[in-house]
Parts: sequence; structure tokens; C-alpha cells
Amino acid sequence: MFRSVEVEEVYDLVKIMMDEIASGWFSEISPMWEGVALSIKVEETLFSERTKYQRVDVYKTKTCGNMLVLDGIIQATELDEFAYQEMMSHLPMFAHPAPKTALVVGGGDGGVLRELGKHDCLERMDICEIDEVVIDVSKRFLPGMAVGYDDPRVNVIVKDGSKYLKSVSNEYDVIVVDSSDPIGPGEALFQRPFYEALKGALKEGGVVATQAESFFLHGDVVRELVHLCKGLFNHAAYAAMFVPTYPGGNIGACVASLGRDPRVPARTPSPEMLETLKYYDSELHKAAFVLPRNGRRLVEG
Ligand code: SPM
Repeated sequence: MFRSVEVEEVYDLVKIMMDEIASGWFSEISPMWEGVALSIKVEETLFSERTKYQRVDVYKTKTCGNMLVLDGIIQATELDEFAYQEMMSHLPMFAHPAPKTALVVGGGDGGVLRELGKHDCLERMDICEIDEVVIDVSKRFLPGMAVGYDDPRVNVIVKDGSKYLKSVSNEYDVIVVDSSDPIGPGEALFQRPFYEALKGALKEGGVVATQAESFFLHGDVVRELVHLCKGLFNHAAYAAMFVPTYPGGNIGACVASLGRDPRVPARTPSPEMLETLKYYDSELHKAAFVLPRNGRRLVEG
């Protein structure tokens, strides 16, 4: 879907970012959005390590709170993470009439777990994260997200999500694929065999939401993912969301279902749950699937 990027090229970009950090600014430079970079003022580097899978950095920023960065790409800031985590979780959960089991693939920061945990109907939440370091640093530096791990229904599986999914079948009502971008460890999570394995891991009527990039920046990815899912599932649709610290200020979820149309919620949040939400509600659920004409052309064409 993207031009092939050599690992060395990513390292070169990370080096440029390190120089930026020395000047007090982090700039998110990626071959996926060439010529454009979001810069965030950094006060302190809290953690920096090259793990077996990727470079992991956590920064204390001036105005966005603590920020998790993988291979130079912003994953979450304390300022606006709620928008993405709520939508990735509640769109598939409320699209399902009675979910009991859920799986998160990726999502090591714990924010999606935190949101899933708000559903009392869930009996079990598994999370399959490839890089244990991401879990550990999130528990140290992003406690508002990692609080998701405190739920007794959570089981942690440290494994490559694409391999794990091939080992399970008919297991989950809802799966959330909270992946990084399709460069590095996230690459396999954007390919057809992974989506076939996702389908096999779902129970009858199951719903999946996958990180589906921005239709402004990555129209080719959005088109391919949605059309792939339309061919595999009963329903598939793209939901857009605002996240100021992602490139272009937006990102999307591809929500696919083996049962009913996921664009219409099957359930609504209780008044108590609504009190805990800052982004999602039932009106937004329906509205998120209504796209501007340029996005609509991609997913309908
Ligand atoms: N739980 C938060 C993890 C974030 N996962 C998605 C990160 C995507 C980062 N890149 C966004 C690029 C948008 N075009």
C-alpha cells in the first residue's frame, strides 16, 4: 500500500527527530506523510529505548501531557487520546447486541482496555501486544491509559497479533485492532491474511474495528481496507474521528461485522457510563460513518 521503506530510512528520520528534541521540539516526520510534520514542544525525555521490535520513546510535553512515540510516530498523548480510544472501543462494542468476549490486538498503552472495561456485559478481555516494553512504559508514564490493565477481566498475551489470531477460532464477540501504522511491526496487520484470521477468530455476529488511517492522507489504504472487509464480512464501513495530534488531525476505524450493520448502534450507553465519556455517544456513532464526498468516493467506489 505504501512505497517500500527501508529500516535505515526510518532510523535516519528518527535521528532527525532526535536533533529536533535537542532543540526542544519533537517533529513527527514519516515517509507516510512526506513534506508535512506536526511539532510538539517537549520538556523532558522520560524514556527512550530500542526494543526487539521498535524504538519506544515517552516525552513529557509542554501542552499535550505525556506522549508515547513508536519509531518516531505519535501513538497517544494525554491531551487527546480519549477521542481515538473511545471510538475504537465503543463503535464495535455498541454495534454488537450482547458482547461477552473481546480481544485487543496491539493497544499496549491500555487505553482501549480502559474503554472496553466500561461495558459490564463483557466477561473477558484479552489483549495481544507484541512489545512488552510498551506495556511497561505505559504503566510507568501513562497511568490514565494503563489503568485499563487493572480490570480483573483482562488477560495479557505478549505475542505477535497476526500469529495469535491464526491460533484461535470462533472465540471473540468484538475485536479491536489498535495498531500502529503499516511500517514496522504493524505492517502485517494491514494485509489480507490478517483480516481472514480476524474473521475466523470472531463468533457468529462478531464485530471488529481496525485502525484505518486518514482518508485525507492515505486514500489508497482506506480504499483497500474497506473493500477487503466488504468482501470478507457481512458489513464494513469507515468511521472518521478527530484526533488533533495525529497527522491531519484525523484518523478512522474500519468497522466490519458478521451480523448486523455496525453503523447503527444496537445498544446505548447508560447515563452513568455517559458521564465517563468525552467523545462517544449514540448520535456520534451514527454520524461518524457519514463522510465528506472525497472520503465517500473512496469507500463506496
Ligand atoms: N492506543 C493508542 C495507539 C494508537 N494506535 C494508532 C496510532 C496511529 C498513529 N499514526 C496515525 C497516522 C494517521 N494517518
